[in-house]
Amino acid sequence: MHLSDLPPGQRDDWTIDQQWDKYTPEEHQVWKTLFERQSKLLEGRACDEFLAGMRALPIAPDKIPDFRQLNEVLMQHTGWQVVAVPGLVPDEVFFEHLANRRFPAGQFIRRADQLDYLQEPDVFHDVFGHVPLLMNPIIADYIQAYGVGGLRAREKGVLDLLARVYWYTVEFGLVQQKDGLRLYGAGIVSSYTESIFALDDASPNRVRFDLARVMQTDYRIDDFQETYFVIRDLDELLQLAHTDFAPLYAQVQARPVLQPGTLLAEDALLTRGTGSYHNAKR
Ligand code: HBI
Ligand code: FE
Repeated sequence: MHLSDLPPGQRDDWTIDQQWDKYTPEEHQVWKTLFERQSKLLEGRACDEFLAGMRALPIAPDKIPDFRQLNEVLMQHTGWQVVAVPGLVPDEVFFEHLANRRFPAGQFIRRADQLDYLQEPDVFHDVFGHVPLLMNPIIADYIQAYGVGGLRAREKGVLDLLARVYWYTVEFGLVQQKDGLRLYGAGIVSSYTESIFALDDASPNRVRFDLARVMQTDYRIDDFQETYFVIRDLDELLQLAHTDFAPLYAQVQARPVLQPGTLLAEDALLTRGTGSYHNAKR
């Protein structure tokens, strides 16, 4: 790629200025709509650490957050920063940022007619979904470790395996808390419909997290998950951040890829799903 191909203002690490002053009243209103319906839902659904992070950050209903203000608080707590990007960035660019405790967040916000689904990560998914947990020291280290591991996995040609771990933890993870199952995955907490589906619906499987098992399991990018993996507590991710994945990559590569809804005899099941939601579409 040539420098001259970049959109105006884009730097070679793919970051852009957030240009907070340029958001329109309509864009702030989309944020408000999303924020309000999601906040109501997440009391009693999102894990304690997510709710605590949200309370401590300058994230409010009326305006799209200004990254400069987020960064003052975030930097002080865990040394993370949010940087604006136009949307999806290449894997190696994404990992390089994470490895340096910079979280690339979509600068744009979805349109009012796309409230429930869009392909690219926007500022609502990235800031509302991911940033609260970046206030937590465990998640802060875990996501950085994913960036470092991502660069390594890419060189070894095993990025698919690592990406599944990210997907089933950071994006779609559930955690066992003393008062029940809770959400911590950003893809769920930023989605109105999936926040309900993942916890309350009879359709999906809920399975105890197992690292090798997750590496082996394909996922859905365009619909609710057929299986959610449940960690004991966030400390389980801290262990993962300090685990060398290399020996596992070799083992898992020798096994067949599992389809998203497949269950194994050795799975520790919390819920065996009925599969009704996805079966109705097949
Ligand atoms: N870019 N902005 C952005 N956000 C992501 O979550 C992202 C990305 N590029 C690549 C990527 N995710 C994933 O495909 C990797 O985690 C494998
Ligand atoms: Fe995400």
